[in-house]
Amino acid sequence: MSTTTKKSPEIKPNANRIITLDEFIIRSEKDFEFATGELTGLLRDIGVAAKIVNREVNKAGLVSIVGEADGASNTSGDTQQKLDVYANEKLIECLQNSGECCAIASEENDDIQLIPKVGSKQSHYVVLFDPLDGSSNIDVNVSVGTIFAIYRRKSPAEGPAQLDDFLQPGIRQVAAGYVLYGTSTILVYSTGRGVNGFTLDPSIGEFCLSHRNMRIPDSGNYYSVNQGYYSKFDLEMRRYIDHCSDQNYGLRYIGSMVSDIHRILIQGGIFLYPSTRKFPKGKLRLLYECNPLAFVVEQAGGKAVNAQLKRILDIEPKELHQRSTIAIGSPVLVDELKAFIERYSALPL
Ligand code: P6P
Repeated sequence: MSTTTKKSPEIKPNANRIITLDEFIIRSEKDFEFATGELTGLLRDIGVAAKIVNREVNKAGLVSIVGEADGASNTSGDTQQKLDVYANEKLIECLQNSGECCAIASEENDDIQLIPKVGSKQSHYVVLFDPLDGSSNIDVNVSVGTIFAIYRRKSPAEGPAQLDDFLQPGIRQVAAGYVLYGTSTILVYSTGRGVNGFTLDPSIGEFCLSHRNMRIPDSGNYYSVNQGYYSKFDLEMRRYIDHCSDQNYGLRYIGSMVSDIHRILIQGGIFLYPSTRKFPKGKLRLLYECNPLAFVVEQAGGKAVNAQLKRILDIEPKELHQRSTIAIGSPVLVDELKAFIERYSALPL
């Protein structure tokens, strides 16, 4: 009796299948020269912290967590909102899980914080973050974000982390990214091999790949600056802003850097925070705002310089909370600005 073996139907690969952040990180691990799973653990810790913070941000209007933390202020002198204190605590807690992080630095803490060892594990990374950037917008329900930067420590793994482990130029970041708590919650990061975005699906509690290999448009029709300071900007910045207006570029400024940069990453444009009388060296922090966002934007094909046209990622930091001016976004627009600075700047470049 002949037997015919019925061929089981072949399962076709589903081009639209969900790829979670965890799966993507683990699969990308082989691309990373230090692929020993260390960085994988760290990125997963940040993903967990983002989910926890997202839960509280999304109900900030409903619980007493909104509003200012009892009169406290952070090293920037910003009044601490309760939610950024909460976000700071959760990030620190989660970064202890994998045992890969030996110390952290945060906008909310004056000094670096050593992370207790997990067993005998030697951790090789330090993490810097702004736990809730734009937190002054929380009370008015405007998007806020978390910004993070990861470096390999320079100090010996046997001893405690040192300040020098954090004072590294942005070009030495091994990973950087942000979480935007907006109409949806998206985590965008890079390990130096392009930029990918993951949108949180609350129904399954997972960040799912939604923006593969993000590339910033070469140019754009938007400029992003606090126009209210126009009269306080240096001549070259005022001339460039006049140029943007003459070109009929749209002005979009949310007052939450992560939101403004994310929009520019997708639609194109340029974000400026020049020097002002109140912030002669710029307002934004080099180590945990400018560097990580410059790393992501450059990985997506964009540019990021300071008001003296120095590449942000090449700046050698001197202090943990030092500030920087910044112009960041589409390469064509940053190059346009460079021409105005070269032509009108009173200072030697
Ligand atoms: P200004 C928020 O406080 C922040 O640090 C960035 O997120 C934002 O881009 C900037 O400051 C807004 O500053 O002076 O325009 O209110």
